[in-house]
Amino acid sequence: MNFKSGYVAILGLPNAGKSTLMNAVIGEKLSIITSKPQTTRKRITGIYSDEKAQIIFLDTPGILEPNYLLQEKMMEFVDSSIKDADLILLLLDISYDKKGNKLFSNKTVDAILGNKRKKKVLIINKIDLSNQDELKNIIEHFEKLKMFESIIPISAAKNFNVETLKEKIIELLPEGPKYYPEDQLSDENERFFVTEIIREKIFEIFKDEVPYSTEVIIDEFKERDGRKDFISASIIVERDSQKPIIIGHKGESIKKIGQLSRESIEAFLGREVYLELHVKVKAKWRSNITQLKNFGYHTGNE
Ligand SMILES: Nc1nc2c(ncn2[C@@H]2O[C@H](COP(=O)(O)OP(=O)(O)O)[C@@H](O)[C@H]2O)c(=O)[nH]1
Ligand SMILES: [Mg+2]
Repeated sequence: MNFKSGYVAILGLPNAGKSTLMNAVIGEKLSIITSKPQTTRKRITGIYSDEKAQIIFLDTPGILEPNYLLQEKMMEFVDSSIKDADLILLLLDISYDKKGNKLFSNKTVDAILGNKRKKKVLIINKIDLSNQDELKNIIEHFEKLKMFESIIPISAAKNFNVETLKEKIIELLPEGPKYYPEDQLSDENERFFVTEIIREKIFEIFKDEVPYSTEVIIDEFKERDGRKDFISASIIVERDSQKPIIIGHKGESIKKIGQLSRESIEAFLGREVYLELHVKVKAKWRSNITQLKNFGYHTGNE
């Protein structure tokens, strides 16, 4: 068999388990995972390589109707991923909507399903939360629609049937070259992953609106001979009132963010780092086109 390769977009509603799935196939935690929706904001590449294929996954933000400019930009990452994809994986959370009606009620999902040119695989995720009968009904429901090359039930979190899915993806990919070296897991740089890790901790620590109003940028990232890497990052919030929340009583919250982030960053990079955090207010950054561009919310298509 000839070598196979291509782009595979992972699409679905918020919280379906898209990032969990990509990490499960890659075997490395590239995308942040939280129990909260809308944690993935950009498109994140994850590269899987073996002796017969290379899969370039595009993990995307969950599909939603945008309420503000940031969410519009997030949906542009979804669109660009669809455009680039050789294969589309549509992920359905079985515990979310048992009849699958919801999956078809969103305009963007309808658009994907109507896209006849792209091959699509339906993945039914979180089957650990379901039973055989329920699963059977859902599979029958979707088989009748004849829209998918294949329908595969998995549990991304429990790593069940992920191997089967991977084999199916490889089968459906076109023949092509190895685009990236074997050992490369992503085309994002270390800086990007550091900001994602810090964002993840903020999602873990804070409730409600604060994490959604937060962006993280790297001000300085220095590798130093014989010493720990020096990383200085800014946590950007939307309003003055959010700053003391991030800092916390006597600085306890920001200390906790720093501590948890540093541990994860060191585990990810495989080396020790010195991490310094600052908090800054950029009023209404989520609705400011220039600010969003500065923060990397552009797909390169506009
Ligand atoms: N029970 C169960 N939970 C899962 C499974 N896959 C993902 N999750 C959980 O669903 C939540 C959302 O996962 P995430 O990958 O961030 O979803 P995304 O928004 O689609 O990227 C997290 O709490 C995951 O741990 C699964 O197969 N079974
Ligand atoms: Mg995600």
